[in-house]
This record gives sequence, C-alpha cells and structure tokens, in this order.
Amino acid sequence: MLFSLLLVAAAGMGAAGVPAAPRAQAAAATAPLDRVVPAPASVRPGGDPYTLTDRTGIRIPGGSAEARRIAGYLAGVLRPSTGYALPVTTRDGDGIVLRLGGRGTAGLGAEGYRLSSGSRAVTISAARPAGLFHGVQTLRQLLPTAVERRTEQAGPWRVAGGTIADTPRYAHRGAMLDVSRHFFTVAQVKRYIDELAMYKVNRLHLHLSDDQGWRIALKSWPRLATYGGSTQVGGGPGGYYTKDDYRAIVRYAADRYLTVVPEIDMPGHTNAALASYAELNCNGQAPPLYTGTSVGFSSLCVPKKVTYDFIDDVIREIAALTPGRYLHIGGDEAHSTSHDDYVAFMDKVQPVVAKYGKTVIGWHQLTGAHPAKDAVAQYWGYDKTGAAERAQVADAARNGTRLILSPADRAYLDMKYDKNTPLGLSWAGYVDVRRSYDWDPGSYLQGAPADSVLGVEAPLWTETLKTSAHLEYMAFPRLPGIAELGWSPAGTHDWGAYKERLAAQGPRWDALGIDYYHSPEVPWPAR
Ligand code: TNX
Repeated sequence: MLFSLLLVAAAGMGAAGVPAAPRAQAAAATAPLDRVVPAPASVRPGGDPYTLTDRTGIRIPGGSAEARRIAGYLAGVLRPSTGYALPVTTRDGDGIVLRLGGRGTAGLGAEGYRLSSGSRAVTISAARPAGLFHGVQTLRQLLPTAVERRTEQAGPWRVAGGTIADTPRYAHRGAMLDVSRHFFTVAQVKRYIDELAMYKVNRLHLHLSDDQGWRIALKSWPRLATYGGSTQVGGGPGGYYTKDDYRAIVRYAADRYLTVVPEIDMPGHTNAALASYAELNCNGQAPPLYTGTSVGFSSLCVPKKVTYDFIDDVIREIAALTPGRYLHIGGDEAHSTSHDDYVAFMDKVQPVVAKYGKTVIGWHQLTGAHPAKDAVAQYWGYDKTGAAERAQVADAARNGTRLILSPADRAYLDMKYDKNTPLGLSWAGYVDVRRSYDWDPGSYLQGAPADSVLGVEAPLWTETLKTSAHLEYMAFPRLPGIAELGWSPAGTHDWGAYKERLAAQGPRWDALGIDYYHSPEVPWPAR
C-alpha cells in the first residue's frame, strides 16, 4: 500500500516536471505478474525476480526451427531497447528459456503456455509454437514499458518472480479490417498485425471486396482489381494486393500465429465487381464505380449462370491463397436481393466453398437461408436488433451453426466512443471502453448454447478511416478488451481490475508510437 502510494507520488512529480527519483523509477519498472492483458488464466506470484543483463542469452533447448524463429522475434523486440546482444543458443542453462514440448506441456493445448520467472531464468514452455509465441507476448508486458522503444534505454530489465499458466477461452479471437472502403497497404496491414499479436489475437479477417473496391488481383477476372480496385470512399486512388502481396500478408500473419480469413462479400456489397464486368449485371450494363458510403444497393444477378462461373473462379483462387480453414462469403445487407434469391444464392455458393476445401463463415443473415452443416455465422446485431432476428441466429446455433460474436454496439471498433469522437460512425450508438469490454460472450445471445460460441471478433470498418493513425485511434484502447473477452476465463472478468491493467498499456503504446484514444474512463499513468 505504502509502496503504491510512493509510486503514485513519483508519477505525480513526474507530471509536474520534477524528475522522479531513480529508485522509485526502478521499483515502478517491475510490473506485477498479473498486470497483463489479456488476463492470464492463472497467476502465482512469488520468489525472486529475473533480471536481464548483458550476459543473458535466449535459449531454445532442442532448437526446432519454429522455436528459433520465435526466439529471433523476441530478440528483435528486446535488443534495440536493452542494447544487449541476447544471443540465441540451443544450449540449456540460465537466461530466457523457450521450451517447446516436453514434460508437463501437453495440457497447455494448441495455444497455451507456462511462464516461470526466478532469479536464474525466465522460462516459457508450451506444447505448440503458438503457445510459445503467446508466452513471449506476456513476457513483453512484464518488462518495463521502455522495452518497446527502438533506441537504447536505461534498465533495469526485471521480470517479477512467479508462475503464469495460461490457455485461451475461445479458439477464435479475431479482428477484421475493411481494406475495401479505404485501401491499406501491405505495410499498414503488417503494422496492424503486429498490434493484434500483442494481445494474442489469432485471426485476421480481411474484408477484401465491397461496393467501393475489389482489393485482390485474380487471374480469372483481372478487371476486378485493375478497375474495381481503382478507387475508394471519397474517390482516392484505391489499390489492390497482387497475389504476392497477399501471400506476404498471410505469411507475416502466420509468423505471428494469426490465420488470415479472407472475405469476399456477396451477393450484396458487390458494386466494384458489377462495375468491372457488365455481364455480371442482370441488365448487362456495368454501373459506375462507387465512392460513397451507402449500403444495400448492389446485388450479383442470382438467376444468371455466369454469376456462378464467376464465383467458382473467385473462390477457387482465394481458397488457393488461403492456408486457413475458413473462407468468409459475407451475405450481409443484401437489401437489393429478394429473400428467395438470397436463399437460392447461398444454397449454390456454400457448396463451392466446400468444393475448394474450405469452411463457410457468413454474416449472421446467413442463418436466414440454409447454413451449411459446418458453417459459422458472425453475429453483428446490436441492442436494437429485433427479437425475431436474434431468435433466428439462436435457433441456428442450437442446430449446430457455430457463432462468432461481433455485436456492433460492443465489438465494432468503428463506432465512435462518444459524441466528440472525430472519426467513426454511430449507427449502433456510442461504444465507450467499458461498454466494449463489459459483456460475456458465453451468455450474450439468449438461447444460443454456450458451446456454439467459437469466439469473438472486433471489426474495423473504414468508411471514415484512412491512415494507420486512424485505425489505431479507434482500435486502442478497445481492441485489447475484445481480445481479453476471447482469451481470458470468464472468472477474471472485472471492469475495475481490467481498467487498471489497461491503463498500464498506455505507456507501451506511447513507446510504440500508437496514438490511442485517452479515454477518461481509464486511469492512465501521468505522462
Ligand atoms: C454494417 S456490419 C456493415 C458494413 C458497414 C458497417 C459500418 C456489416 C456486416 N455490414 O457494410 O461498413 O456497418 O459500421
């Protein structure tokens, strides 16, 4: 208690322009073992801390290629700020130890890890590489925030003593980025991936096509990208990914244990495709490109045979670029498609996804058709969504459709925080930080069995967002809350404790150059 009062006093002095005493700074630099987002499943603090020094090595006993890659990633984070060499070696011993497989790791599953820290070593063990990687993210957060800077900083570099054992609540912890309304370059997408990886997000859903732009080059229908990708909201130049660009994104994500889920939205949200190929239109006439922000005015031509030749080609080429299991076919806001046409369309398209070896994800409107046996529906309703629509999704869930929860008034990162937020939309209301965090995915949709929930996802629609700074302002600080809902056991859920842990992330974002929204709901440390 006295200790934390001293810290508060030190922080207060810093804010007033008086340098904090070096001893207080050093003490403040050792984060308690449970000050991690997402909250770990179990934390047992105790014993001596571990201190990194210029003699510390990163050890990968056994030395698999993947453990070596993860060690290289960790070294890449730690070397610039500590100034230490941190050699990676396969010899066992003290230091930072990344242990893959072996005794006691089987129960950690595909993504879990154990981290134990004491005077001689900080050891991360996992059954699988993804677990090691997530453990490395925890280790980052246990080190002083200055570790995130890219120039040499003063230590000491201490990790509190004790043990964390951690596994995720849900298999799907996603983030969606809309690269159609505004195009984002490969470098911008990579930056977002790096940010997602810090919070153990494991799926990146890319919204690759919409009325305003088609963003992936396909061999079979080249004008989709070259013409359909040539603009964006507001009429800027747009852009698209070549297949090599797209493979680079998929690889970069995979190296950080995120699987890319590509979305081609249909039958609505298709103006860019309809503008590129006249024959896809029922009347045979291509509409102009679209740079506004309305929705619901476009539809593929359900009765035409060429529509399904087109879809077969598109899904075949996208599936071939996709190592992951899922392919998202959209299906939302098809207001220009009759209900019968919508059902007929989905009956024809879902088997094409299966034919190319993938599993369908669709926005929850898919539950109004006949979802395929293994299909996943992404729920994006909000407080004003009608009872009948909710019941339809819950019914589907009881019949085996699994759910990804993205309630728009909780998980939509493009909703304004409040009336003063300069970016974003507000059709689902304002979504402040507490509102985005304070709900339980397991009991959220009445009537849907808890085990139908595959996980959560935070969509970021980009009608109003043009730069990485814009994305970051909307995603931070809400994204880590959705990531925590996906990862942490329900028993850790507590706004009061969460906002303290979240506050401690602020200086990390400052160090990383992430310009986040300084929500007054969060007790950020004085800068
Ligand atoms: C609804 S969410 C949409 C998108 C918009 C978004 C803006 C969904 C499946 N459709 O087309 O970009 O709202 O918040």
